Amino acid sequence: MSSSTFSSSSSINTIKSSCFTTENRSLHPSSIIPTSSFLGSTHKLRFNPLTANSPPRFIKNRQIHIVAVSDVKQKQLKSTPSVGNLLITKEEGLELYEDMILGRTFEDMCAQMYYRGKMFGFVHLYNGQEAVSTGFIKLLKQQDCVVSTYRDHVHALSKGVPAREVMSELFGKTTGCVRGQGGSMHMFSKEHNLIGGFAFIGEGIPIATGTAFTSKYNREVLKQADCDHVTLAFFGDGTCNNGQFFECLNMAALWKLPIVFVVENNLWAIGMSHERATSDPEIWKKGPAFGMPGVHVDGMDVLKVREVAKEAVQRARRGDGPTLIECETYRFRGHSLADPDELRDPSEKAHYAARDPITALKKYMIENKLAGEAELKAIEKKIDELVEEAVEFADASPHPDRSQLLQNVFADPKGFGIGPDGRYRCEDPKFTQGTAHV
Ligand SMILES: Cc1ncc(C[n+]2csc(CCOP(=O)(O)OP(=O)(O)O)c2C)c(N)n1
Ligand SMILES: [Mg+2]
Repeated sequence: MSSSTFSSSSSINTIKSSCFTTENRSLHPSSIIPTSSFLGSTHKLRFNPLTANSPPRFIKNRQIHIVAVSDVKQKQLKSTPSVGNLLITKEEGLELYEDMILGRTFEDMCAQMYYRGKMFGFVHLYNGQEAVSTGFIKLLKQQDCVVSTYRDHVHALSKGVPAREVMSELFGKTTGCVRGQGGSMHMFSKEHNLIGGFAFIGEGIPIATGTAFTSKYNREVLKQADCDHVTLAFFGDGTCNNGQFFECLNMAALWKLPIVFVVENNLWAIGMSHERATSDPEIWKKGPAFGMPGVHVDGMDVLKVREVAKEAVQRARRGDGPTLIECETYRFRGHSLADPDELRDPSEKAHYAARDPITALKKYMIENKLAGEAELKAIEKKIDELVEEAVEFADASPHPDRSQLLQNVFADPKGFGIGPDGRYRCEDPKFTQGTAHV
């Protein structure tokens, strides 16, 4: 990939603006007092009788030079002369390997625990997609934000949420990262800036756009010069047919927000093939349409993912705006643990199983003498023990008290309904009986 892939026309937008609404359009520009140098889109489009006959600025300003790439080439890493033309150092490789092994081992354990009745509700596993979470999130600082979907356990782990807290959350216990109130699809950690876990598809994208807006606002309006925090928004291919995706790409590009939109294109949205569901299956092409770089990368190769991620994260941190990255990946299990996974063609599954991202990294590290078998085995053993310990911790932890049910519920608790005895139905011990266990 050439370094021009992520080039942009200018740094932070400094166009003067006085308002966000169009109500001043009929006013002469000289009567509008600029109050902030932040954002400024309406200024560009506002009618100005003095310049009415000059060429429209928005056409002149369009970022037509944006390039999209379809692959990443090997490039030299100057800092590792001892290992030659490699993309990673030994330490980086071991960190990536450990994170991917953690994701895989954790999810395999979840399957076991789910079938043993330790978890309730839907549980969506991430097996096969580890290169995406690891390739991106391991580049982040603690203050950077991650927004995920219902397939969120591994994003939480990569972001540093301890495995025992994620497992405990899945068991619905008080020691979970959401005190047992969120469950599988609603991981959250203020400390690690994991903003969620969102179960409605596309719901996380505006939230992520909001956290990116916060970073920019802190830096430019509140003058917190060191606030260079970046947001990563992860979501699936099916979600890209949802309106919120387009609305947020527009806003992020317009305001040059520090965000990377990471599409985990695993080719399926439950049982709907991506090819059948979208007018143009090449999702990355939608980036340039909004004036941001669009990148396609092999999402089964953690080193390639990491290369494009590095460039996009740096671009966001510099204040050069958003990037859309489509990672072509595959989930090795059904949509959720309730899905018998009978729709996908066995040859398709076999094709991607042969491209397992963990096996690929292992091979790369051994062939390039970055690590030996024994060293990698030791990591696997360490992670096995960590995940076992997480299960023991979760199992031994207490269930939340019933009184916790309405804590942090902002809607009127009467929404839970009042029974014939005048008490909230949720206070009835039988309230949760019959909840679907799928
Ligand atoms: C707003 C909304 N509509 C429908 C659903 C039901 N639903 C759950 S997962 C899913 C498919 C999402 O597919 P994709 O975005 O490709 O993510 P993947 O599961 O493949 O990671 C749908 C439609 C939902 N959760 N939210
Ligand atoms: Mg999908």
